[in-house]
Amino acid sequence: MPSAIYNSLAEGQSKKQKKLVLLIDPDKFTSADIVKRAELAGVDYFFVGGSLLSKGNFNKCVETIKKQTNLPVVIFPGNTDQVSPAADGILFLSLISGRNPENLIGKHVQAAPILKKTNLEIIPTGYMLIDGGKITTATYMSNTVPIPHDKNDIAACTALAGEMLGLKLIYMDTGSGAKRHVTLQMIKEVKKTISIPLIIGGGIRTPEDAYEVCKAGADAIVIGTIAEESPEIVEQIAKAVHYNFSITEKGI
Ligand code: 1GP
Repeated sequence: MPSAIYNSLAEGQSKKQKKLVLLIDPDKFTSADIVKRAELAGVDYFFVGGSLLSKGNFNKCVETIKKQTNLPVVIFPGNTDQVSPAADGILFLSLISGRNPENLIGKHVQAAPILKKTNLEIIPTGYMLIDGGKITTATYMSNTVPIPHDKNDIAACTALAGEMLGLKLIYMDTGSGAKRHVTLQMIKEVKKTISIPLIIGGGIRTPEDAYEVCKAGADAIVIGTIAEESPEIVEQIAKAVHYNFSITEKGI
């Protein structure tokens, strides 16, 4: 099974080279130009998926993105029908913040034999929804309660349990279009509790947000909504993410 995507994330973690992910929602994907522009702006990976897709163009969307870029294209699935062999990898998400068995293991049982027939890199991921100030599609569709935004201990213990279960990544998300991103204090608490790479998404809208979230401990951040609304800001966010945190820590 390929492991290049995970290895690059883990290597980035060890070198404190933070990564920027652009999330593409196939329902909102109207022009392939966004892919080239994002690559030029400094995006490191593309995630593709959504909690609810209604256009039925998932496979076509992945194929179109792949034609535009050599950057890794990773499926961030909202459901078992979001599998495309044209992608490079898939986050095999277990929604460990929730108590819905379908999202913890049920859908995985259905997806596993389908994924086995592909060459996708499977990345076992502990996915944690955190309250971001409003009910998002992810929370509603998953039928779960997000972790309260100020319960850092719950977040840290949940992430640690995910790591102990053998999951390779933790992805904390306030959901697309959230009013706020995961708090810096929660990111710090989780970061010091786990040793696997930490991805943060939801509600990150400015280069300042991106910088602070990375400084707090994110190894990669995911942006979606702001890139749809203001694509010109992606380059500034990429610069904030790629700021050299290892040099700063050494005080050079
Ligand atoms: C959602 O983390 C992603 O799963 C991106 O969120 O759309 O709020 O940037 P935004």
